[in-house]
Amino acid sequence: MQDPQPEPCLFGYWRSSAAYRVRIALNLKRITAEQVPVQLQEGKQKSADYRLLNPAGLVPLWREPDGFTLAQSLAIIEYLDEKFPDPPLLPGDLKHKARCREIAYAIACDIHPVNNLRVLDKLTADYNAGKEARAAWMRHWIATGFDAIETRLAETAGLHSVGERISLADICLVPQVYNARRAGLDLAPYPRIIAADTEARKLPAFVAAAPEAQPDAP
Ligand SMILES: N[C@@H](CCC(=O)N[C@@H](CS)C(=O)NCC(=O)O)C(=O)O
Repeated sequence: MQDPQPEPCLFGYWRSSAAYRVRIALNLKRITAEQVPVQLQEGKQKSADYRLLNPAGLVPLWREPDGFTLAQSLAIIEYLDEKFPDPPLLPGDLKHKARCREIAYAIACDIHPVNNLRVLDKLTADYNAGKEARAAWMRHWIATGFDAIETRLAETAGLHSVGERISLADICLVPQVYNARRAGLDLAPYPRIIAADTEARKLPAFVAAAPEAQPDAP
């Protein structure tokens, strides 16, 4: 009997929305990977051991059996999409592909970074922001980003965020909507975002990637 092939690892955290994106992509592509939890609330992402793997001290981190490591959720997802092209996570049409990236980057580059744990902790350390101030900060920046995305979806949405097929846009949108709900944002002004989120979360790949379904969820 052959030894089992070693699996790649995804270092993540059940509530990390950036790790959630990668989990969805892995599930859509049916790639199996060992999940390695990094306890963000305990600051394990800043430990010397973890920083040897990812000097940025953030999750997710992708590691392959040959030692190759990669940080940044979108870099990981695009790498996997090129390595395992079926099913594709971006449409073939050039303009639709660019639209998917526009929505994904609006979330990953504009909304998410200002709401990260280390940013919220800095607000608390330097400006004494309490729990409600932190949530209000998150709601503000998510709403600012969602206002633009909701308008954009009027042009792009079909069954999913961009057209009829699930894409990178949905992979980024669903975890951000999860964060919006956590922060208590009123989603009523965003019917197209809610529709895309609801439709995507019907898919088994999204169900299995949900924070509550992860082994490190309490
Ligand atoms: N742009 C990065 C963001 C990664 C990131 O900010 N991850 C968060 C969790 S969603 C984190 O590790 N936070 C830990 C901290 O802020 O100390 C990506 O897309 O991978």
